[in-house]
Amino acid sequence: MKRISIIDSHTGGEPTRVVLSGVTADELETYRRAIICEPRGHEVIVGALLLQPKDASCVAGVIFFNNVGLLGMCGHGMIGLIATLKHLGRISAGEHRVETPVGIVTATLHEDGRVSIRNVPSYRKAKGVNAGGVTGDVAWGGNWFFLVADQDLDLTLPNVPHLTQASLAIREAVRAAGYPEVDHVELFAPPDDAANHSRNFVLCPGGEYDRSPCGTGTSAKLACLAADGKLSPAEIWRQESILGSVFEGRYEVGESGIIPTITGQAFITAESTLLLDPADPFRFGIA
Ligand code: PYC
Repeated sequence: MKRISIIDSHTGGEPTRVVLSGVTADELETYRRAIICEPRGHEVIVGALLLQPKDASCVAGVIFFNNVGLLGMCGHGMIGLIATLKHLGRISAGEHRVETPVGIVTATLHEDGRVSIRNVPSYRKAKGVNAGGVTGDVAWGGNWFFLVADQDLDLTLPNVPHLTQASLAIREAVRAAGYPEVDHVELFAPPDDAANHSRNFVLCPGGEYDRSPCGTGTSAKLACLAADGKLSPAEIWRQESILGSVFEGRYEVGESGIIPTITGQAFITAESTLLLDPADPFRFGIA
């Protein structure tokens, strides 16, 4: 029986499954769907394989993954990882550096349990791209996004099936327009709560939607706002998700883009061991 030790959490409603042991980086592709997909999981989960860091200044290394592959960075997942390390007693309040495939991220665990992620440099690659009947920006925030502000779709939970179909069509059109790297689509609308600045719907690479406001997506949004001169480094941006959960964002000006800091909170939901029985025909997941 193969055993994989995990801790589950959610950040603003979006789940993270941290893999503590049982899988090496070399084995990740073999077990990725077993960890994420049915019958043990579901397609919304983002996995976080906890690794020994190569850089001695880091508390951990991590590779984020989902139902269709690997992610460069993951904001909600990093907040979930830090909450998990705290839950395990491996870290306490303060600053902690974590290695990701796209660079080192500095996470601050606050005394009240909130976590601030100082993300990798983020920037806008293209402004005003026409694709799929909408106009949007292509930006990097640790993953690649197409950000659409000028749409009139209803960003509410009952409308998720329609938002998903519309975003998938937009993504196809953006890729065909010369941006094959784009795997996330972010739609914006005015917030429900007047305390926030904006509401979003985020399509993830595997066709699921982000329940949280998306840490890397909010980083990409900050890069676009900064490039347009609509947000100064001193200001806070409150991004509301389609669930109403909120991330706070701000940025510093860096050499190769802005350096976003995203703040949110994660809650631990389970400690568990996944079992893969060699006799189980679905042990590697239903993909
Ligand atoms: O929070 O960066 C994020 C994220 C990416 C995909 C799902 N969540």
